[in-house]
Amino acid sequence: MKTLRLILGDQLSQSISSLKGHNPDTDIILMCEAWNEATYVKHHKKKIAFLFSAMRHFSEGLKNKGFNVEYTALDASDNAGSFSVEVKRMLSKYNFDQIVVTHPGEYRVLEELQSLEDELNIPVEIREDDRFLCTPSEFVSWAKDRKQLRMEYFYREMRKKYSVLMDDDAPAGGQWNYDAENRKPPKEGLDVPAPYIGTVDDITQEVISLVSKRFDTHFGDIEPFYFAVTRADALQVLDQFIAQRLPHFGDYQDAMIEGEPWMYHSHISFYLNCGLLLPLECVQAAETAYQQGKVPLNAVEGFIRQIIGWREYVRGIYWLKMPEYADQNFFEAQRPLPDFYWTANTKMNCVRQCVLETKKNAYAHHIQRLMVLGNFALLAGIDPKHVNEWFLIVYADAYEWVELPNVSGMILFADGGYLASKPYAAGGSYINKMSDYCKNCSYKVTEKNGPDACPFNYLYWDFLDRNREKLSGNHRIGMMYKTFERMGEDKQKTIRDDSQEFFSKVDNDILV
Ligand code: FAD
Ligand code: DLZ
Ligand code: SF4
Repeated sequence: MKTLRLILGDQLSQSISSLKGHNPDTDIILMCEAWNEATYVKHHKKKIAFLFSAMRHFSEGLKNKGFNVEYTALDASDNAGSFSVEVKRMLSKYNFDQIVVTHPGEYRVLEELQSLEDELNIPVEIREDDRFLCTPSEFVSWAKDRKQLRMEYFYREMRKKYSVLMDDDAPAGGQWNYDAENRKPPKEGLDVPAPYIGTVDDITQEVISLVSKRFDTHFGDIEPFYFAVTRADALQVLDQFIAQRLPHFGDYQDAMIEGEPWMYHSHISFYLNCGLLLPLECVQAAETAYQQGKVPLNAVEGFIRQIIGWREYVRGIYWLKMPEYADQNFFEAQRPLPDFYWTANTKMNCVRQCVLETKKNAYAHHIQRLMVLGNFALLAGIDPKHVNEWFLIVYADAYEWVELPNVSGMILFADGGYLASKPYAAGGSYINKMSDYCKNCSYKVTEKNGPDACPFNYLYWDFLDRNREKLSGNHRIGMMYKTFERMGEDKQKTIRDDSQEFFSKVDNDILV
């Protein structure tokens, strides 16, 4: 059977299911830099350069192994611009009996691929993406009959299934979760290790020039460019993380320090999500370091939970709930995204730092995304569509299957509590406790109201007040309404007035 095997930009694993049974004498592998994919949202320049360079290196690797690869570069004169039209072009060039592709990461692309069979009158086999550790149908079985899903219970099943950090049937150390020992505020003078700095070879340099020219209106800095773009280099990033950062991963998982964008995080999401690294190998590398006594249990458990827990859980929810999930808007939030999410032009130092780092690195760590950028979007009632688009654009690890549940489910509570049990709303004191941003801010985190007060402080209460009907019955946040009542009417009015004034400035593009 002469087979056209399509490999998408986030399927850069030689073990990918679409290559199983490959016959080098008859089959052709199609990879394509598609204008459509790079512009259906205006991805960060660094994200596009990273993926194009990783794709080009991956295709070279396949060619060196004797695979017959048709690689369509962005500027190729016959580039048809989208997956489906590129496939059609290949069919007009060669005769194929079938098309094989691994299940894509986005619902939008799945629909496009599914329509090919009828349109082109050729069998299209969409194979399971077995790089993930839980299939969508296994997740459906787990979720069945549960009114609310909770990551913690899913995670325990995954630990057992893959026998990770287990002493026979019991969790290593006697507990499933060591978060109580994690999440320390940043200490003065922490000596955070330098991040991985990849070298820019000719392929990457060419891609940097291409992207700078063709995507010059897109957000973000393309240089300096330090990402790994091959599997060998991504493995080095993983090794460096395990040796240098993992021991403190748990302790400082939620800490933010001005000028330290990378902290003790792993920076492997880019590589995991495009296939240069595989989740189980990262988990096993961390577990081995623990078994060798090189890292403490609280750190290794916290890290492993992110990968076999959160990562698989959000993907399960995505495929369970799409396409409706993308339209959820529990709070009926309608405010457009403020311009400072692009320009960083705000007096709120925490937001400014996180946007600046995002622009420079196409990366921000979890707590910056959740408790600064996400928290503000939640409190300010920003339309989930706008917030989702921003998060999909700006991070080099962003694909809809992982971005959407994190944004609509985790930060905006737009699904009404399906993914998370309560909104992650917080005032300035949380940011002050977990970061040093407030000491360089024009606002005063200790002031609750008035022109100098930290906006997060009054916006937090205003958010609860505005959404009383929807939240007062929530057992994890409902008790905050008692505190609000105790403030008395004058104080409550001041909170509403300060918030209104703040929003009127935001809506009129006045510096806040
Ligand atoms: P680490 O902190 O070192 O964690 C290790 C790994 O665990 C990550 O590489 C990632 O693969 C996984 N992980 C951790 N948290 C999550 C999570 N909540 N969901 C899924 N995987 C997780 N992650 C993405 O990969 N792509 C996204 O588009 C994305 N968007 C996000 C948007 C918001 C609003 C929030 C709150 C989180 C988002 N995350 C996303 C999750 C998380 O922030 C990133 O995975 C993490 O910051 C990547 O950096 P790291 O590799 O240094 O992660
Ligand atoms: C994100 C992305 C970008 C920017 N460009 C391409 C591309 O040119 N070619 C390609 O095959 N894939 C690209 N991708 C990744 C796809 O959008 C991704 O495969 C889908 O989002 C499905 O997960
Ligand atoms: Fe952010 Fe408020 Fe602290 Fe300023 S004072 S950095 S706005 S939390």
